Amino acid sequence: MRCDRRGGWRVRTVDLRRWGTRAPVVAAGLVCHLAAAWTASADSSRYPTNIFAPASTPAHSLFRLSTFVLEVTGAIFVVVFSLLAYAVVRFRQRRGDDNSEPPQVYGSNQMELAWTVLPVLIVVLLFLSSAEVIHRVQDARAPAGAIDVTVVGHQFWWEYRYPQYNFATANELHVPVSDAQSSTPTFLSLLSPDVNHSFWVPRLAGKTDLIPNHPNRTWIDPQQPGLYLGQCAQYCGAEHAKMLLRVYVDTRADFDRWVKEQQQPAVSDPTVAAGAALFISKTCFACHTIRGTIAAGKIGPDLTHLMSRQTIASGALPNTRENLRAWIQNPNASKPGSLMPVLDLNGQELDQITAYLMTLR
Ligand code: HEC
Ligand SMILES: [Cu+2]
Repeated sequence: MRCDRRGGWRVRTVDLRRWGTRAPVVAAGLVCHLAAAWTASADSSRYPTNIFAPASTPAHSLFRLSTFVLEVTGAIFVVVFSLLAYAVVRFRQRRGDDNSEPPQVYGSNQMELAWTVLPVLIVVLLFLSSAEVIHRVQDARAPAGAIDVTVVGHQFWWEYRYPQYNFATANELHVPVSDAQSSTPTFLSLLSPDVNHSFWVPRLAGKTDLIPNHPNRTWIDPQQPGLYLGQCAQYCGAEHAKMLLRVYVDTRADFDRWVKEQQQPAVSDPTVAAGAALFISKTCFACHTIRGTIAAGKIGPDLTHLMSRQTIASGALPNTRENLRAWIQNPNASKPGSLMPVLDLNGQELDQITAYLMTLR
């Protein structure tokens, strides 16, 4: 298209002879770009939520299925597009053509059969391979030694209960690595007390929704220790975007040590008694649990071992003294719409309560 002098657009007839020489260059450039994007995306350290770098069996199954579907549909595209390009070039209008209708072909049984049966077979093949993956992921039985975690999606944070170990934590899920020596997959029961959420850590498994009154299940068996990131994948309200998922895959020894620490009640440090008292008098205890104290609220995250976590507010902020203090002063400053209220605390009280929280290792 080209701009003409009156400011309107006018389509220029494409000169096929010039395109003939340019098309391969354009195509090669496109393939180069795609290849570069593909290799860059395989670098999981730069793209921690990369669906092309699966690290757990359900994610591998999904990845294999999607590449298979891409190959089949890609092959169809190449065949159809080549035939189309061939027809356009081979049968283009030439000087001296008579403009009468070309021969019309009707009722070729062979062709009718071919273009009915072949697509049906392809659709059946794609259907069966999807059904097989769904069955393999959804109907997997938990082997002996599997870890059970109940995941509760709240507006706008994650609660993780470990029924086998009798404790709960928030926002940072820890699971043991599941490798050839010991297969210890983690089976997740997904619940929601408020609205729909969706648990999605792309390198570990596909999305599974958390729906009120409809418990769902999924499982992961990460084969490499490390941190895997994700995101609530179902719009759930104002702070949906700051409802991040962090899955720490630990070696078995690290995981066992972490569990032991989490099972302990909170430390009671007399030097921060003023902050501990404020935690009760300022009503924090009504919403938060600190095991070993009278605080047993269930509205907000369990704070018993708050300082064992690297982030607060569901991955929205690094867990530092400044961020904690600012959070308690006004949660809405960094997470507008969060369901923690602004409580009336003066500077000294903020310092005391922050000092108390900092001892909860
Ligand atoms: C009405 C219930 C309620 C009260 C009262 C309340 N909180 Fe919260 N609190 C929440 C909720 C809900 C969250 C999760 C917010 C989010 O991430 O969206 C939260 C998050 C937190 C967090 C971050 C925890 C984490 O791991 O992400 C801290 C720390 C915290 N509250 C401390 C306090 C303190 C200290 C008080 C008292 C001054 C208090 N809260 C009072 C409901 C409450
Ligand atoms: Cu959500």
